Amino acid sequence: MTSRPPQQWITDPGGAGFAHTYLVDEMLYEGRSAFQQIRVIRNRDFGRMLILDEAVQTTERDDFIYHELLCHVPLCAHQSPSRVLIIGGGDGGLLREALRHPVAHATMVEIDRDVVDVTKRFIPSIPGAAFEDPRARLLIDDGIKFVRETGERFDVALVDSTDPVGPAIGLFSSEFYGGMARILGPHGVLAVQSGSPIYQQDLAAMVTRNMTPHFRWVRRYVGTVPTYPGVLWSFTIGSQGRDPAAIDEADLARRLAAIPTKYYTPASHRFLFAFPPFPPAP
Ligand code: AG3
Repeated sequence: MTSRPPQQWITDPGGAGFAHTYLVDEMLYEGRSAFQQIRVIRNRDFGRMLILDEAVQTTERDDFIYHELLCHVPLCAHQSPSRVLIIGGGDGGLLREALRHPVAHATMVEIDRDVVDVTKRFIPSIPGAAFEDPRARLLIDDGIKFVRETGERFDVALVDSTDPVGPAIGLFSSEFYGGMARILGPHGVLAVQSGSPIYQQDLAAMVTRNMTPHFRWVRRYVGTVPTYPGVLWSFTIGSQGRDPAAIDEADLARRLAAIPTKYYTPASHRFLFAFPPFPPAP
């Protein structure tokens, strides 16, 4: 009898009682930064995958869904975004999407340099050439501190955080959103990932509650990210100018004419805010 080598699986626990599990076809990188464990694996269904502690962040096969939703929805909600701020997002996927718009610059404030370096080296298709773009500025710093202290102003800010554990919890607070409102000014737009609308309803509700005092409009939208536990994923957008849920399809089509997308489309925009009708709209 021949014995097969044992298979290794990696588990991303979503709620307290269920998880997504991935076969490790190859362990490409495994290390520990000052902030977290970082792993890159190859999986036969999702290609190369970036995993921080236990949580899958992005994969070669489905990164476009999350990154298009967190980037193009808020950028299109602003009339003419020129200065973009990204908090977190060390893998560079969101920076890549933001730079497809005719922006003057995109500043990314990531706390963990190792996430940037490991992704660039082992999953180069995620950042693409984003970090080499002359409009990109990478700051290795604490995003909460940056927002509190900067004198700079931005048109759109995107918060691409990990799950709300440890230091990341401050990225979901009212103080932080208040600081964002200060640096975004009268037409600013802020979008954040706000967790699973199924097993993290408290998180999504907290984000809405904490953003509401600081923004004229606060809306939630939902998309499907196959590699996040539970698949259905929520995003929350705050806007000082126009209502992000009520933008003309023709306007969106014009904005995206030179930006072909694979998930988000002008026709899907209103639908994203209207479906599904749970958890209760803010
Ligand atoms: N940010 C992580 C979203 C949360 C995923 N949670 C999980 N898998 N348990 C994604 C960063 C992509 N740039």
